[in-house]
Amino acid sequence: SKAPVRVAVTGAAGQIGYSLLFRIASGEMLGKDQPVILQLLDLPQAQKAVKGVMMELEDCAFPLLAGMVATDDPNVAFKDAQVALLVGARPRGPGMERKDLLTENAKIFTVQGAAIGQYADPNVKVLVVGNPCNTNAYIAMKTAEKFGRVNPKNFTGMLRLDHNRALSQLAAKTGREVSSLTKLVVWGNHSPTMYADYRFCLSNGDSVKSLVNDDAWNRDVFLPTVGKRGAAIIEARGLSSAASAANAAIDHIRDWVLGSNGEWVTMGVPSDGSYGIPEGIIYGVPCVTENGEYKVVKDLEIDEFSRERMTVTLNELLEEREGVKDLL
Ligand code: NAX
Repeated sequence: SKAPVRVAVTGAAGQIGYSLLFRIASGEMLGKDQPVILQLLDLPQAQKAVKGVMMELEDCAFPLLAGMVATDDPNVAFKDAQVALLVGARPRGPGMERKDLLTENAKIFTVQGAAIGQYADPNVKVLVVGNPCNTNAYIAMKTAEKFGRVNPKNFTGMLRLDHNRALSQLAAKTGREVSSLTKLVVWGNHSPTMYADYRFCLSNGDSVKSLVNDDAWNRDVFLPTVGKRGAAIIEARGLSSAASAANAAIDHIRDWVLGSNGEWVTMGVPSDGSYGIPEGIIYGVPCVTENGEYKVVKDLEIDEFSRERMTVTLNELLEEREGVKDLL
C-alpha cells in the first residue's frame, strides 16, 4: 500500500474545516487508495474545539486516516507537509477597514510562509483559501521564497469556488448538464471583481456563448450573480459558504494531484507574465494539470470587454500588493 501523504490544514476548528477534513480523510481529495496524515493548525484558544473534531474523525473509522496531530505551532503543522490548505484567517470584524484586514492577515501569512519555507516538503502544494486569498498566497510565497527550499510556483489561491458557481449558473441558463460544460475560466482575484469568462466554454461541442447569446445577461446578471454569491449565501444562511468552499478546495487539490485529463480548471497561480499580468501576482487563469503539475493555457484571445474586466480585477490585486509591501 502507498505511504501516507502529510496534509496540513489551518483553521481546522472553523466551519470550512468541519466540511473539509472529513472529505480529505475519506479519500475524496487524494484518491481512495491514498492514506493521509492530518496536521491540524489552529489558534491556542481553538485547540479544544480541534480535539473535538479529531474525536469525530476517529469515530468515522476512516481506513485511509493514518494519523493526526493538532497544534498551535505553524512549524509543527507544516513539517514535511506535501499538501497545505491554508484556510484559517482573520475575519473582518465590525468597523474593520479593508486595509486593516489586509495587514492583519499579512502577519498570519508571513509567519505561515516562513514555516512552509523552512519545514514543508520542497514540493509542497499550497492552496490558500483564507481571504483575501490571492494576496495571502502571494505573501506566503514571497516569505517562503527567502529560504530557497520550496517551489514558489506551488503557491496557489482558490478561484475554484467562483469557477463552480459560474458553471452552475451557466448550466441553469442553457438547460445543459453541469457535467457537459468545459473550458470555462475565471480570471483574476477571488472577489466580486473576478471575471468569469464563458467565451470558450463548450457543452457537448456547442458554444455556450452562442447558446446564451445575450451580452446584457452576461454583464448585468451572470457576472454580478457569481461575484456576489458569497454575500447572497451569508444573507440566506446567516453564515458564510463553508461546504461549497470545502468542496472547491477538494476539487482544486484533487485535479492538481491526480490530473484534469486535458480539461481546463481555474487556479490562482503566480503569473508567469502571460496575458499581461505582472509576474508573481496570484491571478486566476485556466490551467491543465498532469503528473502533479499545472500548465497555464496560453494565447487565448482577449477581446475589449474581457480586457476591461481583467484590468479591473488586476488593479485590485496591485492595490492589495501595495498595501502589504512593507511586510515583505
Ligand atoms: P471560521 O471563522 O469558521 O474558521 C476560521 C478558523 O481559523 C478558526 O477556527 C480560527 O481560530 C482559525 N484561525 C484564525 N487565525 C488563525 C491562524 N493564524 N492560524 C491558524 N488558524 C487560525 O471561518 P471559515 O468559514 O472556515 O472560513 C475561513 C476562511 O475562508 C475565511 O478567511 C473566509 O473568508 C475564507 N473563504 C474563502 C473562500 C474562497 O473561495 N477563497 C470562500 C469561502 C470563505 O469565505
